[in-house]
Amino acid sequence: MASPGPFSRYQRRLEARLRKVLSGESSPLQDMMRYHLGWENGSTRPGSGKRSRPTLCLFACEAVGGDWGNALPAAAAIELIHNFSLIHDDIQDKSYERRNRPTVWVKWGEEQAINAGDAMYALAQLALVDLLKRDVPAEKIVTLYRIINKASLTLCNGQYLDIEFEKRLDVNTSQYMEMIDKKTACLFEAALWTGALLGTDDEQKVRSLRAFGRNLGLAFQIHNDILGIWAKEEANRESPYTDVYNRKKTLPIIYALEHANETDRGRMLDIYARDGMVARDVRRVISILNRTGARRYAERTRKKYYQQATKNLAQAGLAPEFFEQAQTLAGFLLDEG
Ligand code: GRG
Repeated sequence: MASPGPFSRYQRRLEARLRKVLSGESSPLQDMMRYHLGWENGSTRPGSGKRSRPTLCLFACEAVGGDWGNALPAAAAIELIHNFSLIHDDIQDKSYERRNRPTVWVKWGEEQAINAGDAMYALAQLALVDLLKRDVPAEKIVTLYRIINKASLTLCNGQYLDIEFEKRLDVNTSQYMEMIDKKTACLFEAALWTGALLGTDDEQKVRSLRAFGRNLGLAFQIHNDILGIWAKEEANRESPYTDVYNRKKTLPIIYALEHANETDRGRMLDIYARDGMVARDVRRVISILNRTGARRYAERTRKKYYQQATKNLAQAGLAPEFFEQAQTLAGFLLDEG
C-alpha cells in the first residue's frame, strides 16, 4: 500500500536512493535484503511496505522550506533501520508472514536472517555518509548521526520491554506507553526531526515537527494494536491473532486485564498462565476484550494522540498546503476519515 497521492512525488527518487545503497557486490545477503524490501521481481510493490518514515522525513524537509533532495540520505537510513528492525522482530516473534509474504527467516533460516538484518543496519549507516555530498554543515551531520543512532538505541530498549512484557501480567497502561514510545514513536520522531533539521534552523518548527512525529507514532502503534486483533478477525484471515498467541501486552489486552469483571479476569489469567495457547483460548480472550470495551478504549486513546499530533502540527506554522498534506498523511496512517 503506497502513501497517498501528494507523496508520490518522493517515491521515484527515494526508491532509487535505496537501490543505490544496496547496489554493492551481489551476494546472498543482498538478495535477502532486496527480497525484504520488496524488489525481488524487479518491481517495488507489493511487499515493500508503505515507506511512511522516509516519506515523513522528506516531507518535513520540504514543508519547512528546504530542498527535500538533501534529506534523501537520512530518509533512506531511517527506512533501512526500520526494515532491519522488522527482520529481527519477525525472528523474535516467530512471525511467518510480513506484508503478505513469507518472512526472511522463514525463507532463509533464523541464522542467516540475523545476518541480513545486521547487514541492513550497516547499510543504513553508509546511507547517511552521502550527506557529505550535500551542502550540509559537518556539525549538522554529526547531530543527525546522533539522533538516528540514539533512536536506534531507544528502539532496542523498546523491543526489550515488548518481549519482557510477554512474560508479565502486571503491565499497566503507562508502562505500555513507555514501551511503544520507545519501539515505535521514537523512529517517527527521528524521521520528522532529521527532515526538519535538514530544511531549517528554525527551532520552533523543528520542535513542533518532532512532537508531531512522536504523537503520530504513538497513535500509529495503538492503531496497529487494534488492527492486530480486529482487522485480521474481520478479514477472516487464516491464523490471525499472532499478538495474542505471543502474549503481547498490547493496549486492548492491558485494558481488559485491568477492567474485566472478576470472572473474566480470572479466565484471562488462567489462559495466560498456561504454557501454550490454543485457538479456543484465543477466542475466549477476544470475547473478553469485546465485553470489556477494550477496542473502544484503544480507539479513544489513539484519537487522543492523533489530536495531540494535529496540535503539534499547527504549532509548526507550515504553509496551509503543507499543513493539509501532513494531515492527509497522518489520516492515511491512522485510517482516519
Ligand atoms: C534498530 C538497533 C535497532 C534495533 C531494533 C528488533 C528491534 C530492535 C525493534 C523492533 C521494533 C518494532 C518491530 C516495532 C514495530 C514498529 C511497527 C509499527 C512496524 C510496522 O510499521 P509499518 O506499518 O511497516 O510502517 P511497513 O510494512 O509499512 O514498512
